[in-house]
Amino acid sequence: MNNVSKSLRFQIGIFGRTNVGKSSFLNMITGQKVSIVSPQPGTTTDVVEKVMEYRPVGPVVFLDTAGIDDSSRLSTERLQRTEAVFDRADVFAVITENGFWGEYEDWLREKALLKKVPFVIIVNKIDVYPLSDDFQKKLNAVTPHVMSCSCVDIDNSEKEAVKDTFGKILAACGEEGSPHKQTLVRDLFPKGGLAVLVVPVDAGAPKGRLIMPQVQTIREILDGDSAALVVKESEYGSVLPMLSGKPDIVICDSQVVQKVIAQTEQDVPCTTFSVLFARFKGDLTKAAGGAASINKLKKCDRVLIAEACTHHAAEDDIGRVKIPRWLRQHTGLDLQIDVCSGRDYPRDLEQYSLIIHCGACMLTRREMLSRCSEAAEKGVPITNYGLAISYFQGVFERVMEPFREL
Ligand SMILES: Nc1nc2c(ncn2[C@@H]2O[C@H](COP(=O)(O)OP(=O)(O)OP(=O)(O)O)[C@@H](O)[C@H]2O)c(=O)[nH]1
Ligand code: SF4
Ligand SMILES: [Mg+2]
Repeated sequence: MNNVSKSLRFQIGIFGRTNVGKSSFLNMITGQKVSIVSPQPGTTTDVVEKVMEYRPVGPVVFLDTAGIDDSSRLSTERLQRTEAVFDRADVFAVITENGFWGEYEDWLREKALLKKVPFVIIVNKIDVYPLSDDFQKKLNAVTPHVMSCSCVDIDNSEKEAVKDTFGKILAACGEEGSPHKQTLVRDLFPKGGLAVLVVPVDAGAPKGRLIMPQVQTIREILDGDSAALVVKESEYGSVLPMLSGKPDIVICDSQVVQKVIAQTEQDVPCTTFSVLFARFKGDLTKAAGGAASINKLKKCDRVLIAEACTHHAAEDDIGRVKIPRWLRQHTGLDLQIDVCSGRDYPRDLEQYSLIIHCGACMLTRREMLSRCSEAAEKGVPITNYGLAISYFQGVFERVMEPFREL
């Protein structure tokens, strides 16, 4: 189960002021020393992640954060890291103590409301500060998900009871707050059909394995009781005549899309993994609009290329080299192009005229939707690498065709 990608796990953000017992709570419910605990406020300085199977929710990732009232020299940076978890969390679990409710907790509540994410309150340290009826009533008016506990000096059965209560609350939150579930490919062709996947195995491909978007697509096709035929682009043309009929859909890597389309009959739906992921992870309509805005760019406009994870950039890296080159060639403009990677996504998006995002396979759908909404709020079009490539190559309409009627 630990093989489940983090981006597909239910993400639980643990927030609160310093020293309320956030890390102690994480250690108690995971049964491991995941986070450092100490009486010194400001012990947790960065986000601590713990993946596990948590019943009855399934694969989850807990995100322990720095206290939001941290007033140390590094507090701004710590707060920024905690704020990045706001975009990721499928649930806000806020730890506090009896009688402790003020501007910080209200601020967390506002953030959860804004993100439309369920809000859980855990009143900790009840061994020293028992939960009063008045405080319980106050919290019940904030959220239906309130629990209390102590993280020290409790026996195994008490620990199990806390884990059980938290599990039930999380399961209820999962029902209430999961972002609209989006299929990847299953609704694009009939059950029992055949999808041909064209996958380049070149120097850019990882050794000995397929990449996650390809694996996820194959898995969803199999889950839908359909068949997937996986072929390299060099073999695609010779494999097609071996089939007794036409495939129901062809899905290829964006970098070979022109070649594949040239060999595919016009009435066979054909798209790319990138288009599938633009819809699965984010908002395909916005991403299509973003690609179409490439032609509206003007001289000296600033474009952001956003990679959601850090990886060693290859010599002819897609995000750092190829897309900037194709973008300049296509527009004929001297554009200013910035690249960001990992979770260091800039907040000052208004300076950009376009964002070209990677496929976001490492981000959750909630995180990517949040990036799409943030861009929309600031009036900046956003698209992804694959859509931009199809646009540069003049096959945009063709790869969008399978989605027209949906
Ligand atoms: N009495 C009592 N002490 C607790 C409880 N939970 C945590 N503590 C103590 O409170 C102190 C702070 O605990 P942490 O888990 O480090 O708190 P935190 O919220 O992660 O703190 P920062 O990382 O500094 O923001 C430690 O001394 C813990 O032993 C509890 O339920 N009861
Ligand atoms: S850069 Fe984006 S698409 Fe590529 S592996 Fe990282 S998260 Fe996935
Ligand atoms: Mg801590």
